[in-house]
Amino acid sequence: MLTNSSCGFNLLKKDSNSNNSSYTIALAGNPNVGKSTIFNNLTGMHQHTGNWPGKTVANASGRCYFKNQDFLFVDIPGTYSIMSCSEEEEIARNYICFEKPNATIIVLDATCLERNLNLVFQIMEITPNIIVCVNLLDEAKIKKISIDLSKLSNLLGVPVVRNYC
Ligand SMILES: Nc1nc2c(ncn2[C@@H]2O[C@H](COP(=O)(O)OP(=O)(O)OP(=O)(O)O)[C@@H](O)[C@H]2O)c(=O)[nH]1
Ligand SMILES: [Mg+2]
Repeated sequence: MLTNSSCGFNLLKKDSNSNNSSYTIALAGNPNVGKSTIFNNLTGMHQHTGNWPGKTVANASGRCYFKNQDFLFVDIPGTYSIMSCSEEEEIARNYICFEKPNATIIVLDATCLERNLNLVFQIMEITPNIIVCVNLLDEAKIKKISIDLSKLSNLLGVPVVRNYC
């Protein structure tokens, strides 16, 4: 589950230059994997969701309080790659590369993990502060796909959680 106990609070250590009391956490991933749905559930906001790619075209941010800690979540547009092609992909790439969030949650579609992992490997080259969140597990179950989350975590070397939102 997406909590500090599952992800390891040390992962979210603030950088020493930060003068902000909150941790900033980006929600990244391929288009249509459920980033905005998770963002809305965590922040109580109403980012546009729908079953077609490219709904989120600009960054949106919202706050979430958990155990007396303030988190700023940033919902960024879906992207297949950080080698940006479209304007939305460039917004996503620039945020991950240059804004330096304390951690980046990469949301994956459990029904097509292989395609989604391309972005994970690319972001891993930029920052070690990654949490992988496997979403759409209900759809995967229908397709008889099962994913061993702890094995995936061992293979990637980063925390892997499932979305319970
Ligand atoms: N079945 C199922 N549907 C989900 C789940 N999470 C999100 N959805 C649906 O998937 C669709 C896409 O969700 P969004 O949250 O808009 O996806 P997104 O990643 O923000 O999409 P972009 O902004 O285009 O990149 C919506 O219809 C959601 O209701 C899930 O775990 N299971
Ligand atoms: Mg979205």
